[in-house]
Amino acid sequence: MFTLPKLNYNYSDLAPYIDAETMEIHYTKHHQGYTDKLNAALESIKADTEIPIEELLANISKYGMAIRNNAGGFYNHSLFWTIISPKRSTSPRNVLSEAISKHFDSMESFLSSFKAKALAHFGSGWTWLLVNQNKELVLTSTANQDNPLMDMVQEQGTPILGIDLWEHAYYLKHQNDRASYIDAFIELIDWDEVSRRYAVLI
Ligand code: MN3
Repeated sequence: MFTLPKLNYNYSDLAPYIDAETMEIHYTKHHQGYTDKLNAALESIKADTEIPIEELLANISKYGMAIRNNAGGFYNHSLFWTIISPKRSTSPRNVLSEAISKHFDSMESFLSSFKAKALAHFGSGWTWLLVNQNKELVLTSTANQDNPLMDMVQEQGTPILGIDLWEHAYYLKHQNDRASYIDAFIELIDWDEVSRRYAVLI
């Protein structure tokens, strides 16, 4: 059975960038909902509920939409909570910092490309920084709860950073102002955690 991962901070700790009420609803209603529905959907077809999530996602085209949407929702939010934090004081460690300079020229230009990509995504979905099989950094977006680990998405790889572009992630505080939410998210990125995720892939 899949279970909701523990948060490493309190709902109010990300304020004023993300407010406590949004955090609580996002975690206890949305993420819990994806988790419960994923378990129920796997059980309904007598599928293995002990399968590692990465393995499920790598074979997601063999399953129906309920499992695709909820497995994505479960994984995406589990990643999301870890790559934001109240620390707000870190920058990418050397290896990742060098890779960002190599692929995007500079940190500044990476952040502006990341923001532009997230702003350009129509409707609900996610914008990701992933590491592909050639160990290159790639910016990509996916619709709904899809992610780059899924075997049917165009741009595949392992995500090390991702922003939730569903309005439920920001509407209470930022209303329809996605740009202001993206700026707030960038302030919250835990670059220690993103660097750690990068380091294990290269
Ligand atoms: Mn969400």
